Amino acid sequence: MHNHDEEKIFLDKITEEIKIEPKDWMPEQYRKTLIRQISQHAHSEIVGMLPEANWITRAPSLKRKATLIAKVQDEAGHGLYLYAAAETLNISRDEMIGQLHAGKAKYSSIFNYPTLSWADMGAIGWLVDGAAIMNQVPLCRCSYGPYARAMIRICKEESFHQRQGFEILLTLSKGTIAQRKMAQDSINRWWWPSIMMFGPNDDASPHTKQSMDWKIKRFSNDELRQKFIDVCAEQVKILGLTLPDEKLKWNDERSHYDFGEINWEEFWNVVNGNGPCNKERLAARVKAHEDGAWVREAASAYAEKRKARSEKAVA
Ligand code: FAQ
Repeated sequence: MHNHDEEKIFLDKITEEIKIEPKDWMPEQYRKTLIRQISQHAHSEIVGMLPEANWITRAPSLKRKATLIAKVQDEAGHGLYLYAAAETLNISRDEMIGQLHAGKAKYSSIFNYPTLSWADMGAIGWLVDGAAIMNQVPLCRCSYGPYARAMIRICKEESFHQRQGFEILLTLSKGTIAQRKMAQDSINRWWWPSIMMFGPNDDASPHTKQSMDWKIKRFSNDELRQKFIDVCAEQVKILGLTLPDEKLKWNDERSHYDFGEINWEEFWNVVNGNGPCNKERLAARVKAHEDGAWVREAASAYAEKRKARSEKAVA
C-alpha cells in the first residue's frame, strides 16, 4: 500500500472518530507527539506522589491516613497504566524513566512546589486533582485507543480524589480560626500554580493546533483553564474562603469569570528545572529507582526460573 493511501486511511479514521490502535499505520509525528504527552503525563503521576506522601506519617487521624495512602497509591497506578499505554508506541519503560532521571523529560510544573501544611492535602485534591480532571476528561475521547481507555479509569479515581480534597478544606473551613487560616493560606499558595498546570496561553503553545487537528487534545489550554476558573470561583464560596486574585470577577458579556495576569516567568522557571523543589523531586525518584534495583532483579530471576521449569515440564 502507498504511504499516501495509509495516510488517507489514518485521517479518515480521525474524521470518523474511529480510534487509532497500536498496530495501525500512523504518521511518525503523531507517534512522537503521543509518546511525549503520555510519558510526561506518566512521569507527572509518579513524581506527583511525592508532595502528598510527605504528609502520610503526619495525617491528623487514622481515617485521613488511610485515605491519603490510598490516594497516593492510585497515582502510582495511573503512572503504570500510562507507561503501559506509551509502551504500545514502541518505546520501553526503561527508556522513558531514563529520560526522566537524566532531566530530559518534563513532568507537570505543579509537583515542584512544597507541601507546607495539612491543608495542602485539601488544596491539592481540590485544585490539583480538579485541574487534572478538567484536562483529562476530554482525553477519554483522545484519538489514540490505549491512551483514551487508560484515561477513563484514571478520571473516575481523580474525581474521588478531588472530592476528598474539597472535604478536607470544608472541614478546616468550619474549624477553629487557626484551621480556617491554614486552609486560606494553602489556597493562596496553590491557586496560581494550579491554573498554570493547563500550560502556556494558546498563542504561546506550539503543540496545541496539531494536537487538536489529530484529536489528541479536544480543547485548547486557555479553554480548559477558563472552565476550571469558572468552576472554582463558585466552589470557593461554599468554603467561605477566597481565591487570591483581585481581578477575579464575573463578566456578563463573556459569561465567564475574568481573572488576573498569570506569572509566566515563574511558570517557565519551574518548567525549566528551577522551581522550589525540582532538584529534590528528581533526586527522590532516582533514589527510589536505585533502592528498588534488587526487587527488579529478584522478579526477573524468579520469572526466569519459572520459565525454565515450565520448559522442562513440556520437554
Ligand atoms: N508543566 O504546546 P504546549 C496529574 C510544556 S495531572 C510542565 O501547550 P501540549 C494528576 C509542554 O509539555 C498533571 N510542562 O504542550 C495528579 C511542552 O513542552 P515540550 C499531568 C508543561 O503538550 C494529581 C511546552 O510546555 N497531566 O498528574 C506544562 O500541547 C495529583 C509547550 O506546551 C498531564 O500531563 C506544565 N504544566 O499541552 C497526580 C495531562 N504545560 O514537550 C498526583 C496530559 C505545558 O515541547 C497528584 N497532558 N508544558 O518540551 C496534556 O494535556 C498536555 O501535554 C498539556 C500541555 C496541556 C499539559
